[in-house]
Parts: sequence; structure tokens; C-alpha cells
Amino acid sequence: MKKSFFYSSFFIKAFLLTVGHRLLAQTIPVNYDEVAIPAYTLPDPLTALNGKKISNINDWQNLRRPEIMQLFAEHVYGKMPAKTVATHFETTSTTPNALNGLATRQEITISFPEVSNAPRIYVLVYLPNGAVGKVPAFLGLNFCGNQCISPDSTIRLSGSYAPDFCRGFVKNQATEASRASQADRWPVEMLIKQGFAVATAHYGDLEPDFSEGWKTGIRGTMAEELGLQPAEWSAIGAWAWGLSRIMDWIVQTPALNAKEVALVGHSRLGKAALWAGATDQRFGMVISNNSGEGGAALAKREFGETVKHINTTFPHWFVEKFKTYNQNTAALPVDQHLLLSLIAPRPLYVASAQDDRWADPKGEFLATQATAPVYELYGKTGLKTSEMPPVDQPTGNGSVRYHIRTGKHDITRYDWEQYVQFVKELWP
Ligand code: GTR
Repeated sequence: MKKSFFYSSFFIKAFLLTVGHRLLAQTIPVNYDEVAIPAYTLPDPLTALNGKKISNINDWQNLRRPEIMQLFAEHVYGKMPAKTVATHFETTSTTPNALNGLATRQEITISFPEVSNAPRIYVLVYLPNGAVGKVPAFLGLNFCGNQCISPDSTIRLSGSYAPDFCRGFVKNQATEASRASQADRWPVEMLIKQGFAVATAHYGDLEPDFSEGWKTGIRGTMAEELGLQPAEWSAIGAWAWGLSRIMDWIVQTPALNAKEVALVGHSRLGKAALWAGATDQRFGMVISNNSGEGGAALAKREFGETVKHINTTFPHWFVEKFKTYNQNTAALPVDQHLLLSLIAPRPLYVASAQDDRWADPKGEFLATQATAPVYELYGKTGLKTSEMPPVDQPTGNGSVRYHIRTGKHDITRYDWEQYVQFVKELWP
């Protein structure tokens, strides 16, 4: 009785907060006109705050990169915990003949034994059967729970909060009807056949995605152990932190090649993937799929979704300070090309969709292109072209690639096929 009252008041509150923020954001005008973009100047990746020109890897790694990290922590995503907390990995299921014998399917629970009310991360993993040696992996969070990525009825049903758009949910809680609801976004069989492992977890395990979600997520329950108050970081920070905990598991898993983990994320989870890739350099590659505002798109262009829109709809995604730029992106000391530069020298793939103007495809392209000088410091090749490529024609022959696909905001088979090709070229 008491428990059900708790759950209904929790979901009513989450619902009202989410709808309220969304309605408020709808009153903010949206610009889709290139001509109306304000004049803006992007901070130079290779000029330090003290004016010093960065011309070698040493100065990038020891001066400019740390100061860019610091700027993003202070103004955008918040700090990351400096303290580590004891982690326990438990394999709760192993299915040796998943996908008609192509893969071994495992479910791993990552828990934090020192913190009694901490959330658990439930990781779903597919390992290709018959692989010789350690295999590379794609790792990414999912929106609606592990059961949504496959029709397999034995996958654990997520018990964590999922956003309203997740199908087969009642009061943001998964039901059996949610199984396979996002299977088209996760072509596991194709990836396994290409020799990759696949690992995923529900982002709601780390922090429920609404403005008071921090209370039951990592930020609220582990503040003391992690040495960070909830307001010092953000939901995106918590999701990124969770990706690093999954990486901890990968590192000690003999079947996996921890040096070849391609971190992939769509939309808000693309933002989280980029911040995770910046804060944890063990991820060997980062793939941003339609990550848009607060992800790969330049904020200062104010095209489509803006800082003000995102802070109004999702006030918990970033730190409070980010809201001070709602009306004044010119004052932002960073822009997202600097976030992408933090991935260097590791391979980076940024993808947009033609109909996803809200995410500003051109802003994503320009940010990606602006990372070239940093890649060049390492003797790597960034995007050479200054023109956006035609749709469905990926561009970039070095460590950085970009495409704009026909269609809407989504992660499709086409997108995955390009990622597979990129990974195979860079990690032959
Ligand atoms: C939108 C949001 C975007 C993007 C997207 C998603 O509503 O405005 O920034 O993150 O959600 O995650 O699907």
C-alpha cells in the first residue's frame, strides 16, 4: 500500500514536471533560417586561455586539454567524481546459444556494495561465438531498457524509469509489451556477424530522466561516497559516469578487447557518450548519432534547439551555470567543437539526419570539421572538406568521419553500417 502510494506520487510528480518543462519550452521561438544566425566566434582549440599557441602534443595534453575539460565541467556538464567507489560485477545469466547460436548472451549486474540504496546497472552483452582472440565491442546506453532491444523474452525487464516516448510502458515502467520496441535501433545480429560484441544498459538505471530524478539516481544516493554534491554535476554526467563503470567491467573481461571499444550514443545518449569519451580516455572511439544541442552541434549558431530550449525542457541535463547562457551564447567560453576535440586522437564519427533540423546538422558538421587542427597535432587527419557532404555520402578518410543521412531523428541500419565500416577501417 505504502509502496504503491510512493510509486504513484513519484510518477505523477515526474509526469507533471516533464510536461510543464516541455510546455514552457514550446513558447521559445525556434530559428531555422541560416540568414538569421547571429554572428559568432568560436574559441580556437589551439589557443590557450593565457594566449599561448598550442603547437605540440605535450602542450595540448598538459595545458589546453585540461583547461577545456575544466571549462566544460564548470559551465556545461559539471564535475565528474574524483573518488572511486567499490564496484561489484555479477553475471546473472549466460545463454550460450543466443541468436540461433551466433552469440553468447550475458546479463551482468554492476552494484556498489558500500552504498545500500545505490542504483544497479544491468548490462546486457552479446559476444560473438567462435571468435578468435579478444573482440572489439560497441557499447551504448539505451532509452527504454534492455528488453526493448530484442524480442528475446528472457531478457530482464527494466525496473527503471523511462521517458514518455518509450512504448509498452505504464507510468514510465516497462511492461512485457515493451519488448523489442527499439529492436530496429540495435542491429545486434548484424554486429555479431561482423565480429563485434555489443553491450548496453538502460540509462534510467543511472538517473531517471526528469528534473528530480537525481534523488534516486547515482547523484543523489552516492553523493557522499563519490565526494560530489548532486548540484555539482548533471544527469548527463551521471549517464557518462555509468558508461565508465561498464568500461570497468569490459577491462576485466577476457573475451573483450578493451582497447577497441566504440562508444555509441543517439541523441541525448550521444551527448552522454561524447562527455564520457572526453572524461574517460579508455573509450577507443566515440560515435555521436544525432546528438544535437549539448552534443555535437554548435550552440552559438542558435539554429534549431538552443541552449535556452534545452535548459527549459531538460533543466537537469546540465549544471545550473549553463542556464546563465540561455540568452547569451556569445558569452559561453566553449562551444561543442571543443568537446569533440577532447576525443582526439581517438577516432570520432559524427552523424546527422536531414530531417532532424532541431539537432542542427550543419552545426554538427561545422563542429566536427573544427576539430581538424587537434587531430593534426597528433599527425592524424581530421575532416578535410569545408563543404557539407551530400546526403548519404560519408566524408572523412582519416580519424574523423561525418555523414548526413536522409530521414528523421533516429539511429538506423544505415547509420550502424557506416559505423561498422569506419571501425573496420580504423581497427583492421
Ligand atoms: C529532444 C531534445 C534533444 C535530444 C532528443 C532525444 O527532445 O530536445 O536535445 O536529446 O530529445 O534525446 O531524443
